[in-house]
Amino acid sequence: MKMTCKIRLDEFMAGLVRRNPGETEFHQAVYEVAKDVLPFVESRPIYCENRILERMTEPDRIIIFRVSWEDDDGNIRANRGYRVQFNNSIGPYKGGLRFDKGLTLSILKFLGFEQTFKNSLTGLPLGGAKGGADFNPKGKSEHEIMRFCQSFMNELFRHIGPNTDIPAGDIGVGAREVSYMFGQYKRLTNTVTGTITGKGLAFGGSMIRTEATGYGLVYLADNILKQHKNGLEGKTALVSGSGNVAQYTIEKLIDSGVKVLTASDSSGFVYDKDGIDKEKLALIKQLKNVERKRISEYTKTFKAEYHEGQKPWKVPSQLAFPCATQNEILELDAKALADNGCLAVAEGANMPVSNEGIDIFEKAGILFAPAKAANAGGVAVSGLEMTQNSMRLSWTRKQIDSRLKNIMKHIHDQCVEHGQNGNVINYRKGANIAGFIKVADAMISFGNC
Ligand code: NDP
Ligand code: 2IT
Repeated sequence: MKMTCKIRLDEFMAGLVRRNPGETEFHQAVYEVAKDVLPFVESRPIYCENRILERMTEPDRIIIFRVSWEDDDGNIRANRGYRVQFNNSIGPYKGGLRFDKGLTLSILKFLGFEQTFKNSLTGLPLGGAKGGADFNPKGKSEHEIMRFCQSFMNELFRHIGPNTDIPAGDIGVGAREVSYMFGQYKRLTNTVTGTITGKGLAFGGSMIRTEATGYGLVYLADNILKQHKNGLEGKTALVSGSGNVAQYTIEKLIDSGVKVLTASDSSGFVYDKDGIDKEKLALIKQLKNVERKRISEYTKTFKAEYHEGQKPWKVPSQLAFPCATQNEILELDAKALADNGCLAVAEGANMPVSNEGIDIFEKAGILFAPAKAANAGGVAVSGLEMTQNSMRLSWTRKQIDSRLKNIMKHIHDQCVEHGQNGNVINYRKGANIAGFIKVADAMISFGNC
């Protein structure tokens, strides 16, 4: 082996773009990692000579399939289903399923790539994957959702298993969809295993899995603020989204003494100057999880401003938690947050901040917690659900919460170890390098294949 090895970022990215034309979200996610990992591997020639990052950017396998189902009017509908099995070097493939009308292979590849690093950071033996369908669950009846989930599983079941690939939820896939899919998997295989996580508590689900992503996000933010001799108590926060991650982020923020000013959906955002309290959060849960209505309905019960077609980032606040979707904080949004004196941004969604947005935060000295570290609590408790399923036992709420806190602290400390430069901690760099090392070492151990 040579003592140094250099791969130029522009050449690396040109190769990636050539091999994956038009996949802009995937390019964006890889660029964000390669920017940190390529300089790092220069001093570790073994990673560079073995072309580990090139190999890591190629999914192990992509499965694409037709999902036919019948709507309530008797029409046959066809959607496209996917599973991107990205990397199983450190454990079986693990990652959520997304049902969204705009879903593309590029989005799933960015999510699967990110998931590989995130799962590595949890310290659990979990590989990376993502899947889903370009199915729009909005406005569908209960029966249509059930038929779609069953048809989706009629193909997916042959590619997954408790030691192979363990899906879970993501956008558009919550407890209801997981239950329909798990039921169909059980019928098709005549096995009851932990092959899907996020299950109901009556059939193998784990305590705190529903809450885990949001709670974990706030635990990480708390660690970051404490590291900087600051704290959550008494701060104001902007939250975007009103789904699973947003709801439990708001819940834990309220418990931590933070005044949450906003919540949103793809139609607009509500701005509640008095702060969203537990009673108001209960309404959001009812509207989104039970009635499946728009966030604008909040203003029918509680006093708040509603801004149709807008995002919340212009509202002055000390903290921001984007919890909706990718690229929801672009350059101008990041500038607005910086101009209003925001102290910290922690990503609940996957890749909600564009690379230009991250640059603005770093230049403004805003503490930035990247998704692969900040929202890893969800998959971490999924990992704990798998362990409980294998052991055929259930841990208590207290036990899971305490493990989740420890995992988020461990993630924080890995980011500090690999991201500290003098007095400044770059959590993005720390997460990228720490996540990379474990997967890279495993790949090298397996030889060149
Ligand atoms: P949900 O489906 O429960 O909620 C999604 C929320 O985001 C809804 O409020 C939705 O609004 C909003 N949203 C979706 N698409 C858009 C869009 N294009 N523009 C604006 N708002 C949008 O999903 P989750 O809460 O589970 O997921 C949210 C994010 O968190 C995703 O990025 C996901 O990948 C990530 N994540 C989820 C984890 C989990 O365990 N569930 C774990 C880690 C990360 P509307 O109702 O109008 O569509
Ligand atoms: O993005 C994510 O980490 C998730 N959607 C959760 C994945 C999981 O397997 O729990």
